Amino acid sequence: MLKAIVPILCVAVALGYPSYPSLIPNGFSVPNPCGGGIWRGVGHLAQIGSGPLNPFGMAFRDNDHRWNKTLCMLDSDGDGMTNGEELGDSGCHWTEDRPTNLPAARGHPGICEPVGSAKCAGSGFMC
Ligand SMILES: *[C@@H]1O[C@H](CO)[C@@H](O)[C@H](O)[C@H]1NC(C)=O
Ligand SMILES: [Ca+2]
Repeated sequence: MLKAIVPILCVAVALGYPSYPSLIPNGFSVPNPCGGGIWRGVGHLAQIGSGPLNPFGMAFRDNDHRWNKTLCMLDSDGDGMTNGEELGDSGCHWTEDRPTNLPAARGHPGICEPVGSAKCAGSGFMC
């Protein structure tokens, strides 16, 4: 039984999914800036949640995969809203251990929005 489960767990951990979304505020309900629905891989360039990291994913990794005031106050995607403002934790109070009630996420912390606007031209991201 264990032999069958361990490889599956290893793959899940290596992909960073689905454990990472539980470590950030509103991690399971970040809006897709390329259209409706949810962006599942908040730290990834691909909506599905694998492959290369976006700027928020890199900052999350560099912050030891920890949501705290340091990561919360960064504007990783450079669109003028902090990561906390984008994820509905503008006061940077949410923690994994003591989650607070949050308003909905307002944007994506790793994709400059609005995608395709002049201010986002340098981000290189296209839908
Ligand atoms: C947030 O966590 C990172 C990584 O552990 C740490 O370097 C940083 O000092 C922390 N920031 C605060 C405000 O505690
Ligand atoms: Ca931002």
